Order: sequence, then C-alpha cells, then structure tokens
Amino acid sequence: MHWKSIAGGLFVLCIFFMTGDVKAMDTTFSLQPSPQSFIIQDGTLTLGKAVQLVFGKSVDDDTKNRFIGILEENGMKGCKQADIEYPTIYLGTRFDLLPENISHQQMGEYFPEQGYKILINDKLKQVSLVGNDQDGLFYAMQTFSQLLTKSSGKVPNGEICDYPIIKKRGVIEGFYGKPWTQKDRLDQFRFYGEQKINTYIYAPKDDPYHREKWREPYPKVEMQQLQELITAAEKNHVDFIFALSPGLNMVFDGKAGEQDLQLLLNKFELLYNMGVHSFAVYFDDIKNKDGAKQAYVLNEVNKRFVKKHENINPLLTVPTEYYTADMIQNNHVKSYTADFSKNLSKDIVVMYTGEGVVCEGISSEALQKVEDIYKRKVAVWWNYPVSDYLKSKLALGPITGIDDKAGANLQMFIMNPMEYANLSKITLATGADYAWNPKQYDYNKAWQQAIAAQYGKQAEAMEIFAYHSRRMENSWAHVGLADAPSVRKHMDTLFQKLQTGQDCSFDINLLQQDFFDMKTASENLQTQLPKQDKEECLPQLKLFEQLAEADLTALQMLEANCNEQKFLYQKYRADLLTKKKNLPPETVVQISEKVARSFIDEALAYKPITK
Ligand code: LOG
Repeated sequence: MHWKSIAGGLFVLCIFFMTGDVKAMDTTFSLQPSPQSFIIQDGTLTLGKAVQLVFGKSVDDDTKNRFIGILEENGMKGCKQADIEYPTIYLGTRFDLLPENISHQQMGEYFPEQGYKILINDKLKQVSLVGNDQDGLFYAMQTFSQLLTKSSGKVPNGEICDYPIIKKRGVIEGFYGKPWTQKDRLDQFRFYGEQKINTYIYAPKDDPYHREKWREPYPKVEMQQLQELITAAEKNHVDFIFALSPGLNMVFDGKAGEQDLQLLLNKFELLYNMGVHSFAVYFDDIKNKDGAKQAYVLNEVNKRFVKKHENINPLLTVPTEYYTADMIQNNHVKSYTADFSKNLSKDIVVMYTGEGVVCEGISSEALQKVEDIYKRKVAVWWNYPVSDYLKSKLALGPITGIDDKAGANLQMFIMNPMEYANLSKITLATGADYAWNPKQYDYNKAWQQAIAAQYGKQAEAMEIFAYHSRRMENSWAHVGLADAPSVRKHMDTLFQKLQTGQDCSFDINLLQQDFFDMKTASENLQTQLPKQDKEECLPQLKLFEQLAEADLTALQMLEANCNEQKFLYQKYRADLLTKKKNLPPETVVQISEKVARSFIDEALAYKPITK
C-alpha cells in the first residue's frame, strides 16, 4: 500500500469503500496531535509482556532508553535476543538499512522533515517505526506510545504516515509574573516531547537576568539550572532558545553602546558553550523606540555571533511595535516599523502577535500584510493562554482564531502561557495539535482530548470547570471562546420564556442540572486534583462553587416568582443577596463572569411578582 496523505474524512471513507479492508481511524484511538494519515486495516497485533527489539544503526542510546521506558510504562519489556514467540519492533531512521528479518518494503518512500512512518502487521508479527530523521523517529515513538496506551497493547494493523505542517511549534515563557520553577520547566519539556512541541523560548519577563540585569551573567546556581534545562530540552527534541530583553536600558551609541553590545555577546557566548543553538533579542514593551538602532544591534549580533558559529539557528526578535494596529496608522507604516524593517537583515526572524497584543485571531491576509512590510516570513507569538494582563482569570480554552491558511504558511507558531505551568497544558496541547496539522484541527475535539489525556478520572469535572474559563477580555484584550455558551443559552431561553409568561419548568430543570454539575465538578476537583494543579486554580474553584450555589438559589427565587410564592420568593432573594455579598471582588478572582456570575444580577433584576 502506498503512502497516502489523507486530507479529510471523505477521502478516508472512499478508501474504505474501494478496498473493503481498510477502516478510517476516528475516535477509537484519538491520537493527539492528530496524524496526517492513519489507515487501519483488518487484524490486530497483540503485544504481550515482551517484545523483541531491533534497532537501526543510527538510533542513539537516549532514543533506545526512551523507547524501553515507553514499553515499561505499558507493562512490557523489550529483549534483544531473537525469540520467534515475541513480536518484533523495529526502530530506525530512513538512513538505516532495514534488517533482513524486517519485511516492510514500503518504508523507503517519501518522508518530509520530522516525519515518520509506523507499520503494523499481525501476520508478520512486526511493528516498524521509521523516522525521516532523529526527530521523526522520536515522534514515531510518541505516537506509538499513545497507541499502545489507548489500545491496551492490542495495536491495529495498518500504517501511520505523519509529519508536521508548521515546522517550529512551541512555547515562550514570556509572561510577566512569577517565572516557572525548575521543576515546572523540566516537566514541561517532557510534556512537549509527548505533544511534539519542539521549541521553548526562555524569556521570563521577571527573571532579572533576562531583562533588568540583562548585562550580568547568571550566578553559578542559576547557570547549573540552565544547564540542566538545556540538556533536558535536547533529550525531548526541544530547541532551547535563549532570549535577552535588553531594551529597558541598553545604550545604542558610542563607546557605551559598543560596550553594551559586547556584554550581550558575552552572555550569549556563555550559553552557546552550554549547548544552546538558538538565540533571541527582544525589544517589546520599552520606551526607547529607535528602529534603526535596534536593527543595528541585531545585525551586529547576527554578524559577530550567529554567523561566526556554524550550528546556530536564525536569530529571533520581536520589535517594539509588534502588532498590526501599532505598526500601521491611517494606512501608513509608522516610522519605527519602517526604520526597523528596512534596516534589519533579512535572515533575522521577526515575531508578531496579530492585529493586537491579545486578539481574536490571525487571518492569512493580516499575516501577509506584515510579511509585506518585513519582506520575510514572520513568526507568530500567540498571547493565549497568557493571563498576566487579567490575573484574576484562568485561560483554559483551546487555541482558536488563526485561520488554517495562515497556519499552513507559518514556519513558527509560539504560545505564551500562564504563570500556572500545569494548567497551561490544556491550551498548549491544543496548540500543538493545531500547529502539527492546521487543516484538520478541530478545536473542540482537541480541547476535549487534551483534558481527557491530562486529567483522566477528573476529566469530566475539569471540562465543566474549564468550559467556564476560556474567554479573556478587558478593555483592550479579546481572545478565546466564550465561556459556557450552552449554559448562557439556557439562561437566555429561561428569561425569554419568563418574560412572555410561557411554561418554563423544562428550562428550569436544564439550568438546575447545569448548576448541580458545576457544584459537583468544583467539589470533586477540590478534593481530587493533583496538588500543584489544585494550587494553581483553588481561588477560581472556590468561586465556581460559590457561584453554582448562588445560581441555584437564584433559580429557586425565579421559580418561586413564577409560581407566585411571594414568601418563598422573598426568602430566596434575601439568601441570594447574602451569597452575592460574600463573593470575592471580580478584580481578585474571576470565572464565567458573563454566565454564572451575571445570572445572579440578572435574576435579581428580574421583575418581582406584582400581583
Ligand atoms: C508582552 C508579553 C506579555 C503579553 C501579555 C508581547 C510581545 N510582549 O503587552 O510579555 O505576556 O503582552 O500581557 C506583552 O506580547 N506586552
């Protein structure tokens, strides 16, 4: 069978009808990120307690050990001794010769960068994982790991052909607030490996040595920690990008300017010697907006440092005007952006955040406009799920709003997360899915899959909680799906029916169920969530429970009103007013502000019985 690039369900179905023995992969093994093509054939290979492992010559020890670890996590062990009783798993890259006893002929066909193939054949009792390159093989292992877990060791016959559309998929620790801990970062890197996220940018705004004290080298302990991070990132096939934000006080001119430039280069050199191959210099959120001089600094870093070392990736930057509305005014490119873009070497990568700092999305037209100004492909710095501008709320929704045409043209898609490392993973997993395969991305499915994978038995409760905490909005920021739209709809229908005097018992029941579910979810999460996850959302969880209880009272009040039970109505009303008074201020903690929270006021404002 040939490599088939399946664009959509329709094509998959066609194959099914044409050949009869091929089934479309759908919900049975909901792999995330979703592979480009997964063709399941009749038959299942049962992998028991032991498998025979055959490695291609190009497979290094780290990869072998990681794979053995994956087998062990699934209660299996790999042995090198040939034993025909056991199924064989072969791992290699395109450059290895397939060993004689492996008979997957079609392995040698076309592979894109970071791509891989997995073939499973129960008759031959063989599984082959072949990567285009080391990254591809690593991703094959991650996919196989998910498949093993989801199939409980009974893997279907078939083939997976897979590769990413966006080549650099990542996360920038670029928020204001408490930087992630060493433990957080190490845990993130393992997670990135599993999600096929291959880029991490170290740029915590409140790490003094990144911004305020950018000139100073890191103290010894911090250097050791950075070394540990660099090694861990590499093991997970994550490119560790080291960034400095010198713009608060960097001098551009004269002797002092040259001295500052040298200090920056010295610091980069230290990190280079520790194994970093990618660097960034950022100029966001500063007053010193001299485009030509900033470009000069970057060009010099490019010339004197990046170009001097053979194995360094293109330099990254973010300008001071980093979103369209700030780059263009009255249809004219503003002078800073004109100077910066004109002077900046063409091989320096520019990041931008969209039409605004935090905005609904990016269309391919908007992207094109910025690429026309900069005369190069730009990278996206996506400000979701970051919450540093609205600290009271958690961003727990999926990545949305970047159209798939823009996505397909992007070379780099980088998400800025919350200071809450664990809770950020919901969104990050959806973004990894998006960037791997923008055309097939289904944000609802991706979001549910991410929560299911991360929260296991608590997934249902987590989904209810997260459903009410997706939208991030203030006077200038607007991003994310609406909070709990189905609950909002139930509320709107109820008020509408109340207004027109229709029977609303059905709607009251629906809402009662919604509020009970919220209350139960919150109670369960408060007792069952892992410690760190719970700490990251405890204020919102508590508020969620308070809101569910207040909403239930509000509903009883409305029902009493409907039934013209004046006394009961007054009792619930008083009760509700107390509950409202006990809520923390919205500036401190916030969830579902336009749904669960506003229902209280909407119910109180509803016209009481007049008869
Ligand atoms: C900062 C970023 C911050 C984000 C959201 C960029 C390029 N820079 O307004 O560090 O986390 O907005 O508040 C930013 O987005 N400035």
